[in-house]
Amino acid sequence: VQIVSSDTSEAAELHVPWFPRKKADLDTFADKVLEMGEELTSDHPGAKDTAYRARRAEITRIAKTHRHGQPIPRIDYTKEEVETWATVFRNLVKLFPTHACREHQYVFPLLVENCRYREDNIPQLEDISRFLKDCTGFTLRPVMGLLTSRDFLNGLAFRVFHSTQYIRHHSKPLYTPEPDICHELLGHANFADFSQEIGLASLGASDNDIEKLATIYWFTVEFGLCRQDGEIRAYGAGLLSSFGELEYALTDKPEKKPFEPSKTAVQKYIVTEYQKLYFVADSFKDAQQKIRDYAKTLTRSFSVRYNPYTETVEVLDDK
Ligand code: NLE
Ligand code: FE2
Repeated sequence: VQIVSSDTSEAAELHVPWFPRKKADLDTFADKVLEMGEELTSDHPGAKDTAYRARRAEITRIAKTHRHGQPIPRIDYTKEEVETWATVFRNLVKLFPTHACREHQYVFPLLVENCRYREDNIPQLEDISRFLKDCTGFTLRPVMGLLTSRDFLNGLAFRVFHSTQYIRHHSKPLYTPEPDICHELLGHANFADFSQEIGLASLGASDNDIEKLATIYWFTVEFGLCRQDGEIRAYGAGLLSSFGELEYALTDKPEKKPFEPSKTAVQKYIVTEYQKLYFVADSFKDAQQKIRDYAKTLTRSFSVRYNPYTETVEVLDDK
């Protein structure tokens, strides 16, 4: 029997892509990764290193089997892994005072104090997740590699940040094309409220809007620059975790344009090398406000509200 609805709003609803309604629904993303989770692409610095690949597979198994509500298993990082972390840590800490925005500089010591951020220790996702939960309501969830933009952004709606647990290849500490534990922990130190707003806007959004939101996310949360006391500083995590690109971004080699969401949202970009173009916001606060306002301009046939008590998303048909 084919049931055809005569109600147009109901018919439109049928085309809304599936989206999670409660935190546990994010379990369905656990074994869905785009690439580089288990299989490394040929240009990845670790692609030909079988020991590295085996270690990655061992670590990503945790993400594959992790379920909502469980503690994130701790990893006993090897000496070589800790050395890679140390190189990244040491070089970034040197650059932060002159290159990172003040919001990042404010958060960093808190993590050092509360989450055992040290040159000779790779912090554990479980400790950071608990700390963040207490002070921001964000939690971390281990992930095998890159999720689709839709899945990743949908997670943010629940204040869940998907985080890799393995580390970049030791041969190239200054830059890696993909997220790794250095990127997640050193770059994404400050989980701004507006990332949940991007997340809420992404629930059930059209593919077209998802692409725009993901592009905004890329040029702000990942690669954003902002003005501060007459200078340009970095607030994007992709910069704050790569001491190679962080240094490069503030030189006059790359192009810089003012951040304007409607234009930024349709800008093409590359993911495997230093960016050729960055968007500069008037301030970190200004970037936040503009992103908030932009998220509101995307239209869906319904609206959503997050209920923090039940950690569920309520769907309202009031639009
Ligand atoms: N290129 C960054 C780094 O080396 O830390 C990672 C970027 C992930 C989007
Ligand atoms: Fe990131």
